[in-house]
Amino acid sequence: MIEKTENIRKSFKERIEQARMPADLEQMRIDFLGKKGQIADLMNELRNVPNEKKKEAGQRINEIKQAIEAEIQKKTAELIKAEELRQVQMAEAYDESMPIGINAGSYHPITLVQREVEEIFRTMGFAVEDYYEITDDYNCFEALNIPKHHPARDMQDTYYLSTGQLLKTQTSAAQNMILKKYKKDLEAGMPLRAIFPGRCFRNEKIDACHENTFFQMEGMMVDKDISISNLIYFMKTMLSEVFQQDITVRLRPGFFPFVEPGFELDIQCLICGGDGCPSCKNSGWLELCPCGMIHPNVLSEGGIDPEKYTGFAFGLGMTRLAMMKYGVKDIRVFNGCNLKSLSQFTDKSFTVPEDKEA
Ligand code: FA5
Repeated sequence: MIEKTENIRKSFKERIEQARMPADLEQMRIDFLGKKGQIADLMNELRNVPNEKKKEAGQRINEIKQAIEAEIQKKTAELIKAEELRQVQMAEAYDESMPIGINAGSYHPITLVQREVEEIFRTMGFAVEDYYEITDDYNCFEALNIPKHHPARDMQDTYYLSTGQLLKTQTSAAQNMILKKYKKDLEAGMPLRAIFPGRCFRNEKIDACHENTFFQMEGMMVDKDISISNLIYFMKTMLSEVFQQDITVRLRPGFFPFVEPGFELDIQCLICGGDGCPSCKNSGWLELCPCGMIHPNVLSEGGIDPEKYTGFAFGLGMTRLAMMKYGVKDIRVFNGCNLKSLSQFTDKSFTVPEDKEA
């Protein structure tokens, strides 16, 4: 009888370790505790045990019966809990609204270049500002010393809304707002240093280096005693950081009513190496970043005293910069929506591969 009890204990232990489902445990309950189960067999055999040992044998059977009941109950609860958890995890893991097999996409090359230039200016203490795409005649022209009927407007025809507003032709349209915003800081002794990237629109004859929708990044620095040497220093630093390679630049006089003196900063075309190609209109040079000292009228219009403060401004052609960076021969690629072309611009290298077709 003792041996049989121990055998039951042993076989129960083995089976409960292997039990994986509540149904396995139910079968064990029948096999061990059921009417015709192994414990019932033992109870039957109790009849044959001598009277003086019956009590002890009965106690042992009771002990093992209770232990088996408790074990089955405990393991059943554990398995039910594990199953519930599994169901929850499965429900959470499956989201029928998730698209299947769609590529995550990549950043547009203009975004990549813009972020890179922003970072360069941030490290030089410039704040990054934002501005509207729809603005008005005052901000886009008049506040920039370009009164109505000024010939400089001819270069920047744009799209007008029935409200009288217009799509901004240049990031310079934000200059007046920026001057007003930073006036107090300036007067408290903090120089104004801000860049403001943005999309510009012009009613333009489109070719390999002109689009009707393109990006610029404007920059301004205003403080006491800002001079052309500061302007040249920042332009040089920016270009060497952006290109990370030797490039040939030229600075020549340029006319913009909102700067005096004004300059055109051109870079030698990186597509043809200066020989002349459609990307640079066969001149070997690309107008990239006009700049100059902010005109006193523009400072006054922004509430800044031109007798006390001076400053410089520049307007970097971001789309053209992206052309040079990635060796894109035709500016129209950027607005072309051709994913095959656009998704390849992910590297950070500024080298222009020999025969890279965009
Ligand atoms: C301006 O827009 C002035 N606001 C820049 C400026 C700012 C001058 C501050 C002085 C002080 P411009 O029209 O040249 O200037 O344009 C500036 C740059 O934008 C150009 O050198 C060129 O790189 C880019 N750009 C101009 N028009 C287009 C176009 N249609 N397509 C692509 N890029 C263009």
